Amino acid sequence: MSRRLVPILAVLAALGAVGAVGASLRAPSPALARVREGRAAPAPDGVQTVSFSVRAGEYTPSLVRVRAGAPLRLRVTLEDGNGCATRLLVPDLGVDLELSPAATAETLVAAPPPGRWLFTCGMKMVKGVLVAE
Ligand SMILES: [Cu+2]
Repeated sequence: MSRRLVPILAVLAALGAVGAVGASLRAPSPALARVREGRAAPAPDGVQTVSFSVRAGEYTPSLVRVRAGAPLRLRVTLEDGNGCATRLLVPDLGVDLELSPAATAETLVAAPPPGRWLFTCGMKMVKGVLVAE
């Protein structure tokens, strides 16, 4: 497991300890078990590109490593229109993207600063993390 997941584990462990001491520490968190890692790929035009799909209330990938400071294209395909994930927000990077099952949505982030940037659906129920480094 990546070193960078340790802070997430620590936070989840702390939250679990508040809620139910013991139980959450014996079993791995279901949320963590669903982390799907991805990495931005270079596109022909030199812009690093991440392609996400949204299905059954989950992003794939849900943890994406990108290069900080380099233009980043986000491409998002909504594979089922039933959930509430019809918007993709990356609040700290100014992204608010409308999604539709009819077409892949795209947006460009000029230069993501180094850091961990949460992305969510419009109601902040579906979550993922962009790690810019
Ligand atoms: Cu939602």
